[in-house]
Amino acid sequence: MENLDQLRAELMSAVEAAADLDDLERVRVTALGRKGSFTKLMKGLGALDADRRKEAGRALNDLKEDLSRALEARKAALSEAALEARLDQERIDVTLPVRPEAEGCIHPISQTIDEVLEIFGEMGFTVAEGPDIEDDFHNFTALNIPPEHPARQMMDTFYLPERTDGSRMLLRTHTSPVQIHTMMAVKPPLRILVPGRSYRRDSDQTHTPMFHQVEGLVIDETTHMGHLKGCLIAFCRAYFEVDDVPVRFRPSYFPFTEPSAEVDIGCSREGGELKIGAGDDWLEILGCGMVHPRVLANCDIDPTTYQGFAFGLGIERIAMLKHGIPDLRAFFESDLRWLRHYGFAPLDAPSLIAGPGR
Ligand code: 2U9
Repeated sequence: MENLDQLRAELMSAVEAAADLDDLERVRVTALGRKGSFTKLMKGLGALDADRRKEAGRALNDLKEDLSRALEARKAALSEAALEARLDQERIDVTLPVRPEAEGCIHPISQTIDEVLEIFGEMGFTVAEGPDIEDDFHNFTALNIPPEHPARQMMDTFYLPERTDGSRMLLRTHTSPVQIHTMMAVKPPLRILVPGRSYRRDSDQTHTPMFHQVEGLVIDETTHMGHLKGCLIAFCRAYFEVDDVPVRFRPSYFPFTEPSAEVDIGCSREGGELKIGAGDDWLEILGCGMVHPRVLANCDIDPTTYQGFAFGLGIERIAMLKHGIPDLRAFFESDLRWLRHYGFAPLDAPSLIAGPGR
């Protein structure tokens, strides 16, 4: 028992003397660990006779309880001191100015889509959207694209794996299937604008496998080619912000429109710099035409009563032309330096935008 009093005194002072949590843990292991001084005494109880074992057992249990309490108390005090020391060292100076973190900006593709929607929105168009994955009927058949048409071949279209019924879904090659869905669901008059991604198996300097289009469709009983021309001339002027930009309609062919045309705007190229407006050169901007009667009939719209026009434009192309962006692939590389240079300030309203790179 004398030994025990001495042990108690030693352990208690070791607990008090522990300078940090590691030190304290060492004290605990030295006393209560498997080979600790206290544990050894507990093991020695077996050798005592019954009376002395009872008495010594009680004294050892008391010591163990006191020691555990002392360890806990010291641990709490040391943890608190450690926290205080850290708080003291890691004090944050809330008066420091904020880091000059650049705010995000709008990608030129989003910006261009917004600008196009805004211009046609003022002419009474509403926006329609649809899925990127389509079936053959909505992407091709309904649009009067026959099976042997080159756009159908594996070279141009991304097909999904064959289904159990032998058919294959595909990634839409244009946004036109959205117009088919709309015409089958809503009867004319219609005036819709369809922005979205399109996919073609094509990858070179001027093509990416995914690109963006905006297409438009007007169907009613009286809309004619004159309306098509007026609408698209107004668009070219508003989008390129050149009031007297020359616009020319060049005959073309699309399976889904008849007659069809491509639209060019006037431009000049001096010293390699493109300038949109009067000049001796032309630049292709979009395709258009009167909706083919067969396309109307495919959507259960009577072509002897209804008619209208459609157009399609590539977003990347008109963004590059307006803002002098030289490289198509850069649109999809997510290079922050490129985005900061060509991106748009988020708070500007689309119609107020004059140019990129602020
Ligand atoms: C329906 C009927 C007609 C959409 C049209 C074009 C002409 C056209 C190209 C522009 C650049 C595709 O992204 S691009 O390569 N598009 O030239 N698109 S007419 O005609 C339609 C669409 C839907 C029901």
